[in-house]
Amino acid sequence: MRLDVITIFPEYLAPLELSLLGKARTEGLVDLQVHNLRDFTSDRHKTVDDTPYGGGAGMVMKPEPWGSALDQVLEDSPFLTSSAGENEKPLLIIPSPAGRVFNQAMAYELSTEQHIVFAPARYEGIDERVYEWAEDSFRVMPVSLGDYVLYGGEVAVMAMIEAICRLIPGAMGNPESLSEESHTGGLLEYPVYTKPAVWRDRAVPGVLLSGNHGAIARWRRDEQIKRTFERRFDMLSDYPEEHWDKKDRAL
Ligand code: 6GU
Repeated sequence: MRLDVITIFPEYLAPLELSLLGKARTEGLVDLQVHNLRDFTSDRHKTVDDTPYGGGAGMVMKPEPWGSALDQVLEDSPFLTSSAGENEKPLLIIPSPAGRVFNQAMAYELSTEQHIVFAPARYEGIDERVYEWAEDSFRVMPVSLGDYVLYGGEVAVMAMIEAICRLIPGAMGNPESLSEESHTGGLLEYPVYTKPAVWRDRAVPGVLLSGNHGAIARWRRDEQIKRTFERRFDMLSDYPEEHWDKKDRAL
């Protein structure tokens, strides 16, 4: 998978280039390139913003640097052919609190993409014509991390890249841990324990030491349901009817 990030704060993304994706990168599963938007300016001051037409608070990101940066990324796209169909266009993710809310299902979908470009904005956002123009060459997708506002999209991009890249086949140390984690099976994950069996007068639940695999599975599922009920009732009401079993209903 090829990932490009265009930002005025490339150093924000540096940890991703170094460590997180270290394994996925060195094994050739992910090629992450971070670009400095200011490298695509043409004035002495490397200006990326200007005052909004129509007035109002704050500054707006100028279209020209974004246009040049996106041109460059397209030129370097390893998957793009001149006859690229709609589905072969790279995906352009616009981080924005006004986008579709990111979740695990979206992370799974995105983990099958060949080329994703992230365009995190600062200030009041990017000149709208950049998005209109980009529709010709990209599939444009505004995405939000959740219902709150950040200074800019960089942190959102880091969160999305982590969530996406760990789902790429081969990028997880233990792929089985994916199938049991929160937000995969529709319930939150069960609590976990390790040695010692007693710590500060607190014992590990006895069933986990019993060696009875059926009882352990039952206990874990009960804990998942209890947790989801207490913390995320919204998820419980979305849980598919056919996934409940008779013992669950007795809870
Ligand atoms: Cl993607 N960007 C910004 N600036 N704020 C956000 C967000 C994104 N998602 C939630 N809040």
